[in-house]
Amino acid sequence: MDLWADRPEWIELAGGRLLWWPQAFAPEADDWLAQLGREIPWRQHRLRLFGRELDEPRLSCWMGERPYRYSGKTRLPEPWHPLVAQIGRRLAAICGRPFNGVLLNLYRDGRDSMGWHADDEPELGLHPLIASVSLGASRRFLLRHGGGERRELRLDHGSLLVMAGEMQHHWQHALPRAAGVTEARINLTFRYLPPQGREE
Ligand SMILES: O=C(O)CCC(=O)C(=O)O
Repeated sequence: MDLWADRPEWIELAGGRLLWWPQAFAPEADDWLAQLGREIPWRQHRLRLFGRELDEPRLSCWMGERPYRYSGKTRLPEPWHPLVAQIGRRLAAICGRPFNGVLLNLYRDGRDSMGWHADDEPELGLHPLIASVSLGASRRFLLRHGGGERRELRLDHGSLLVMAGEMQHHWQHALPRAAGVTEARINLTFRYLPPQGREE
């Protein structure tokens, strides 16, 4: 076992930084996975790609205090689920910043995925801090810099990844399909939407 696996580690990148904590929520992860899988109002949303409307390759739910516009669509928020709100408070204590919204994604198996993008919507302000909790199937998380550099992390059950600094200006991220993965994965990416949009 990696002796450092239960400690948060800062990874400095060109134009951004990551906090990676593989076992941050390992003790709670089984219960959270089961409860959120059952109780979140998961929906199939559609996306527009090359002029066509397609099902997103995952189920999702936007929760929190404000509407959120991404991929050309506005999502109205579901009210806070008590467990999600509790996880958000834990993350706020770790990050020293509040969160007022969370995108929950349910990847039903390895055929579900998330394409390359940056979380750079104007609603998120200038330097968004994104705190991402992973539950369930372990999946690869890819990062690519505009200058060509690439990184890869494995997001395990109960792990925490925080993207900070100017990450969303210079890096994109993706969760690729994973052949052979039959278990589900739930991901919660907590965000803060400032009242006036583009501000820190
Ligand atoms: O599932 C993941 O870890 C990635 C989620 C993501 O990129 C997003 O919600 O913007």
